[in-house]
Amino acid sequence: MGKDEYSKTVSRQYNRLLEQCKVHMDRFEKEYPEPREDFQALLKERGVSRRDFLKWTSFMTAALMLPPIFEPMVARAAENFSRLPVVWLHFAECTGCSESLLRSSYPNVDDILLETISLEYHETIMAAAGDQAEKCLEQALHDFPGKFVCVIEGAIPQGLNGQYMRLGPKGQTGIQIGKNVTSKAAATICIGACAVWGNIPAARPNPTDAAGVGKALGISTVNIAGCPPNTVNFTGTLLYFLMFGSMPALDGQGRPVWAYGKRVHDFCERRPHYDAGEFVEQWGDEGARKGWCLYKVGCKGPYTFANCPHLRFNDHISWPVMAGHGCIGCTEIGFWDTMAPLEKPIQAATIGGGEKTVDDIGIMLTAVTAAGVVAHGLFSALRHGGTDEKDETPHKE
Ligand code: FSX
Ligand code: SF4
Ligand code: F3S
Repeated sequence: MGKDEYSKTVSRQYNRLLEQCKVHMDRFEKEYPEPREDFQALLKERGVSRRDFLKWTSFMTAALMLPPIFEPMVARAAENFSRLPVVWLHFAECTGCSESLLRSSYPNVDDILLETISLEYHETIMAAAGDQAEKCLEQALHDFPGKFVCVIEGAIPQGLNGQYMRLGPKGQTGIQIGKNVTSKAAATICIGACAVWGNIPAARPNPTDAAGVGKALGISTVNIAGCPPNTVNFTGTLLYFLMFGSMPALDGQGRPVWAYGKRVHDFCERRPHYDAGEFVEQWGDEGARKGWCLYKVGCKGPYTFANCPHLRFNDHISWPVMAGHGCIGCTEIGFWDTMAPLEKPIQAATIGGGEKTVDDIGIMLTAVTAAGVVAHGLFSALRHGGTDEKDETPHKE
């Protein structure tokens, strides 16, 4: 196929997708409740100009790997954000995920979007408690069956038949509540590494046999990994769902490819120093002052798939490596155990035995990168092969 013909085919496909998006949004606007908030008025009130909103729209469209013709649809989805009912469950976690979404000092468009989210039930921030809270949950399940999105924060203890975690006035286990709610949801999104694959509650020796939601409930989930995850990866995934009525393409670990398709190491600003063999050897040395690569003080960016260098945190201000500490691999399965020790390079034993130099690992990783996301699964398998870690990939149930 020639170049022109190829471009025409691609543009035809995108136009078809745009049509599908419009049809879905029309249906959504008919079937779902009226917006709770006037989003444009709220932006104005918070000092976000029309220009800033348009800038955000084009940034988000590109982040979702869609061409500019989708920008008006991203804007329309943002305006409809408050119509999508969300039931938000908390299991074993530190609530850092909710905190990071809710506590921004300089609200940007993503933060304002989250303010409008139609939270039918959220234990941490709802006014209701006890029986009253239980009623809110029952009401949401009754009013929006098959329509609401279930967002889950935290791992689910499976030990003693789930009895390490009993919640609410009826004292139900996390497993019972999770099964009841997710079975009625349009989709389940795991927010944070705890819900995704257990994370700290599941770290060795894992006395409560905590696991990610996918594994504990035996369901497929959309996994917004990170401890805590980036707000944009969450809002972007919900916007996509609003636009198309389905979740975006996922990698082998259930993470949206648009957000987790590339390694931190591939677009880290310190990468030229890695390539030049310029490393921080210890905290506070000359290399640290010059912003050299943090690999030797434990950066796990080469093994970690996430868009942190691109999105950054706190309104695009900074991200871990920029702040001077290596990436600890918080978007990767079992990172608390598999990436430890966090301030030393990974022991060669976990990736095939024998002492490996940075270059050896670099060669292995180059081969892995070449095959992209699929290879990422292989690399994880290699790393997990040397440990007693169970495979907790939710999609392998
Ligand atoms: Fe886990 Fe979230 Fe880390 Fe904490 O709730 S992903 S421990 S930031 O808060 O679940
Ligand atoms: Fe950046 Fe870490 Fe890779 Fe060095 S090892 S280039 S600090 S991601
Ligand atoms: Fe986590 Fe590494 Fe990003 S620690 S926040 S994946 S830079």
